[in-house]
Amino acid sequence: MAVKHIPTMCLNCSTVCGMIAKVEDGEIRKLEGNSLDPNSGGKLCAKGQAAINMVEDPDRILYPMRRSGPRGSGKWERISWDEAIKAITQQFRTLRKQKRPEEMVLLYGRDRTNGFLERFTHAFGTPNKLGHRGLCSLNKRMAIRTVIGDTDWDTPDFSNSHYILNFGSNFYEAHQGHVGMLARVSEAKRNGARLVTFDVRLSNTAAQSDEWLPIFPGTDGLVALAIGHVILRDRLQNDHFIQYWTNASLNEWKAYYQLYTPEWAEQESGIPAIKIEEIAHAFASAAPRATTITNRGTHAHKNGFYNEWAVLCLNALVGSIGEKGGWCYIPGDVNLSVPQPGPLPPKPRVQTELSHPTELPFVNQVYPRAASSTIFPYIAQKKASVDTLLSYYVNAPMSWPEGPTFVRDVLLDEDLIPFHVVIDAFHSEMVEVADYVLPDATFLEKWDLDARNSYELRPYVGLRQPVIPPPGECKDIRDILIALAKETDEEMAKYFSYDNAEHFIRVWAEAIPGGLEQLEENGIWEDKSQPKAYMPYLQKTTYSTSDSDVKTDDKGIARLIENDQVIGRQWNGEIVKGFSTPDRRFQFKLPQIGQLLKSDAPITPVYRPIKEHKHLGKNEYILTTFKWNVHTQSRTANQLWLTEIVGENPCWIHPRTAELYGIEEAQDFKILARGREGESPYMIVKPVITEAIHPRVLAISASFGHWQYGRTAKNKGYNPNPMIPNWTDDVGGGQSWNDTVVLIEQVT
Ligand SMILES: Nc1nc2c(c(=O)[nH]1)N[C@H]1C(S)=C(S)[C@@H](COP(=O)(O)OP(=O)(O)OC[C@H]3O[C@@H](n4cnc5c(=O)[nH]c(N)nc54)[C@H](O)[C@@H]3O)O[C@H]1N2
Ligand SMILES: Nc1nc2c(c(=O)[nH]1)N[C@H]1C(S)=C(S)[C@@H](COP(=O)(O)OP(=O)(O)OC[C@H]3O[C@@H](n4cnc5c(=O)[nH]c(N)nc54)[C@H](O)[C@@H]3O)O[C@H]1N2
Ligand code: SF4
Ligand SMILES: [Mo]
Repeated sequence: MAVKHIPTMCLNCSTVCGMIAKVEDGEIRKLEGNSLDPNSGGKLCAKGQAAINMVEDPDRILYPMRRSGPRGSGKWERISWDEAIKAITQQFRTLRKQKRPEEMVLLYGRDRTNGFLERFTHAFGTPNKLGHRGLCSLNKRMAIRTVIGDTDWDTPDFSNSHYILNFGSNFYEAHQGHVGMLARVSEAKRNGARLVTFDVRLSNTAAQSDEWLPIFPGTDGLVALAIGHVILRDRLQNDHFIQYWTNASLNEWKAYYQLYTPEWAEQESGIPAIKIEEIAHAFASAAPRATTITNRGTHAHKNGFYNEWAVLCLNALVGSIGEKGGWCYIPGDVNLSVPQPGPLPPKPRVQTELSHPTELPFVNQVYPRAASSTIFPYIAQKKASVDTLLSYYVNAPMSWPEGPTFVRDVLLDEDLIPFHVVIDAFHSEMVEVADYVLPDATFLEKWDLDARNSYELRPYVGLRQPVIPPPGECKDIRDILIALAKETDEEMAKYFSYDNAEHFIRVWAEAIPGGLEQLEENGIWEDKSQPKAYMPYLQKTTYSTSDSDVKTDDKGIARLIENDQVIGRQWNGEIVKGFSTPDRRFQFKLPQIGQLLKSDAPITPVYRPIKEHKHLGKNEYILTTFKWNVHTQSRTANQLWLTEIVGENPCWIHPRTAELYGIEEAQDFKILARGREGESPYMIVKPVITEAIHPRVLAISASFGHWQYGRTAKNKGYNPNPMIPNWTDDVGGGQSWNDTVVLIEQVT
């Protein structure tokens, strides 16, 4: 039989690269890149190519199952789909009839249905749809969404940049933009651009950079403020951008930055003041073709929101926002923005402590339902009442802070969570604590329309389609939700009147030129005639300064005379959109933080030292966890080729530190968490003694330490998460992964 080339989209990580599956006799022979993908341009990373292993994992879940022993006992009986759907919907009906739909909580990890899960929770009537965002990127998204308003994500125009200043993003190995980003940064470097990386480790990105600057954890914001100080002190700023496009005057910026001297930054971060001066000059002189990039090194901290904000301000200071080669962005949702087929269920009006935690009023206003790291503590403290937990594509006992310990205990407690349904493809640690398990099709066997922010700065749409049928009785998540909705009641069924997943996608794809047929053929739709969308804040509105119903004030803010509604900014005799903030300017001040938070949280970007890092004892270190190029979260440890490349995660330790404790290669040592209640969690780990790490930091990669997840994954490496406490940035709401204080002990 001829080999078929079937276009689809990878989902072995969230970068969603266009992919071509070469299929022969119903088997995938090879996975390659789709050159039509505007981001990845036909490249796949090792993880993408290894996804064949995922499909062929001998330990996949192939049938619906019900537990036949106590929860967590590992005893299962196979049941039919009919039985499973009937048992689950009986529970659903009770909750809906008794008018407590909010006691159904959907917890999910990697959702690329782009709206279908929300259709389900909205139709159900629960506001409790919680993703893993609170663990992932919330602090960054909160900062971008409040400071520029248009979006929650950056899309720098790397290929045209002359200077790229990287605060804690490891895009040569990870980052949501991975393949497409590194291709463009490499291109810029070939054209002479400079890449400077702050990281606590010599990551592969740091290694590919012109300079690696080993920074003390959690001090990136201070270094950014000190760079700003030099830019303003030496008059290298872009006066026009500051005066016209930000909500503070140049004098305010100057007065504010005066405090943040390079000398102070050197004391806290270890980055020499002279280096900060040098970077400030180089960054400003490359502007507007200069950009910053950030990720979890910057924001996965207790002060993450402010670190992000401080870095963002550097682009405002030199006026590189929206410019060719600068810090660009795509207004709107950076994921897929194809309108959903109707009818759409109304958004539930009820709010709960899970969807809107009282402790995080700023997050509730800007990003409701995103502060998901609170879910398990709140359930344990009975702040939230949960009857049914529906988990999808998420492995909380592995990947949540205190996952294998506290989170697993909460999930095992039938008083706290009476009913737990897990939709998974593998025997994960989440499946271990389920009552019912529904087998999902993997991404090579299912349908989605999908996209990410395109570095070509124009929209595109990709198709994920089954390249082989799902094995056993596995079903596409959309088919599962359609079946659940139809069986629950007629009111829910109304929003799920589709024969199956394919039918839904066909109707949805009608909004795209050429519809589903075009996508099935090419995998990608992109309108290449559209130019790169630079300077989105200068986009014209339908208003003009000469309109009789429009007034503008001395700051150029345009309003409707009738009701004072802000409509844009005055610009060359026209009214342009500006930024999507209340006064259409870049926010150097966020007064709402002061109004919402009774704490001392400042309303301008500041350096907020991490309390736990103050007075660090001589024997105390900061534990960092990071992502390898060949693994994704806890989810690829069952993919054989990848574990053959990296199959363990020893602990990186600086030679000077190792020497202090007499630690030698191949000799285990002990790391203890500092000052936690009860017995401190500890790990006994193997060292990698290397100068490629800050002397005050220990680093372990995530992805390993499974006690479930099948024969390939099980019992390899360590899971650091028992050591990592559930700490939240009280402003941004994100989990602080990179602040854990630990002690070292020799193992005798
Ligand atoms: N120590 C440490 N912990 C971390 C991080 C870190 O850097 N260090 N990173 C954090 C970050 S950024 C994130 S985003 C979170 C991610 O945390 P999670 O969202 O929990 O992601 P995974 O750990 O990959 O778990 C996803 C699970 O989905 C299941 N799965 C795999 N394929 C399929 C499928 O086709 N269908 C279905 N239904 N299920 C499937 C598997 O059980 C898999 O384990 O982890 C966080 N945890
Ligand atoms: N290969 C791979 N790719 C992935 C994923 C994956 O699991 N594997 N997951 C996807 C997801 S969900 C996410 S959220 C992204 C995450 O993408 P990234 O944020 O780029 O990756 P991380 O490894 O979480 O963290 C980045 C770096 O921060 C450094 N770091 C720690 N503390 C500090 C600090 O205080 N300052 C500085 N400057 N650096 C510090 C770490 O050493 C690490 O190299 O990747 C996505 N892509
Ligand atoms: S970066 Fe790799 S794993 Fe992620 S989507 Fe692209 S090819 Fe797949
Ligand atoms: Mo993430």
